Amino acid sequence: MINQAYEFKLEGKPIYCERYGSGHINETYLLIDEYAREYILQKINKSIFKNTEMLMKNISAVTEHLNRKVTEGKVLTLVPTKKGENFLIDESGEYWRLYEFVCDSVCLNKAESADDFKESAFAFGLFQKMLADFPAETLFETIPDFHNTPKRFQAFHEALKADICDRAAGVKAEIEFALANENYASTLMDLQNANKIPLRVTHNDTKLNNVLLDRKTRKAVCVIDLDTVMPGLSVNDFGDSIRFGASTASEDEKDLSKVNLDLEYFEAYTNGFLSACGKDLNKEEISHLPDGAKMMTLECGVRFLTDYLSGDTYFRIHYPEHNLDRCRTQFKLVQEMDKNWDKMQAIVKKYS
Ligand code: ADP
Ligand code: GN1
Ligand code: MG
Repeated sequence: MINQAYEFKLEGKPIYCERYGSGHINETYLLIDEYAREYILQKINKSIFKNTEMLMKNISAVTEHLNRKVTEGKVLTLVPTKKGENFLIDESGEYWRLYEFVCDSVCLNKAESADDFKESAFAFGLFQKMLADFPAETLFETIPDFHNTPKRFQAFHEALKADICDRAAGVKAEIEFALANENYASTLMDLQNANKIPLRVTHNDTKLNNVLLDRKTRKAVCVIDLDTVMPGLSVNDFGDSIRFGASTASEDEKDLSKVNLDLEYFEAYTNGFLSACGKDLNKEEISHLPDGAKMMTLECGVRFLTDYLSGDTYFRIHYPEHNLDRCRTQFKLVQEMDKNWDKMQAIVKKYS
């Protein structure tokens, strides 16, 4: 990796490069140069992102737009190669990019307080607000049908039918749960098709570890992981954050009795998100925020199950049953959301 680093315009000679972070998709490295300047070097997952040139064009255009708008905090900043490109293709055909490291920040897999989580909500809400006038038609769809939940179910059916790893027999309960919830999958797309909720430019991967908070003040400083900025639904950006950050346990917790919906965190996020972009959302979007949460959790569970059935080719795993454990937490969380549905709706109403 250090070899690839030499191809970028660094301040000084690269002297340290180690794996970093806990993203499931790209290969991320912390790079340090001789002047102790830090960078994030990433090998882009080319089996997932098929058109790197267009992906990087999106990121350049989006960050330029954000730079014109931003008043507080930072915008993710690409460091060009010595040839002036925003990514590198190395000798073995791998794609690399370099970002300035956002210093004095923390990246959390679990919020340490409801205030941390509210800050992340504010950042993602503001992100969406700042992109409201971005020309959506100029964005390349980096992963087509990314949050098309019915299509995610179709992929699940195909994986189940093929069952290439003979794993289906061992996950009957999870398959049943997915099938029992399939009717729900088109809820948001039906509203979109009926023009009740609009397509907007959204982040589409609003996990807590895709936003950086200031180490001291704990204010949000920078939204990162811009690979999936595409036209999408505001309710899904809200929902994906809840899925990950308002769960009482980690995404891969084995003890499902620990997996519940934290209503205090749900409330903090709702408050932060709506205070940042609530005025721009229509009534249908606001009233369907709980559906965003349930949809993203169900969809993610189905995606983990599909990947488990297909032999773990999409999400990075650290042990053989990892995707199955992840699927189980998501399905447990869907059940918890169903139980708390009235409370979730009351909270949304309170802040709308
Ligand atoms: P993935 O798509 O694999 O999730 P990310 O772009 O989210 O990749 O990067 C993985 C992790 O690297 C992040 O969760 C964060 O910890 C860290 N990271 C990424 N970009 C930066 C940055 N510019 N400054 C500091 N940390 C970063
Ligand atoms: C992936 O890249 P990362 O780790 O921030 C995935 C999301 C999933 C998430 C589940 C491009 O996010 O869609 O919700 O894992 N990103 C992509 O943790 O598929
Ligand atoms: Mg990420």
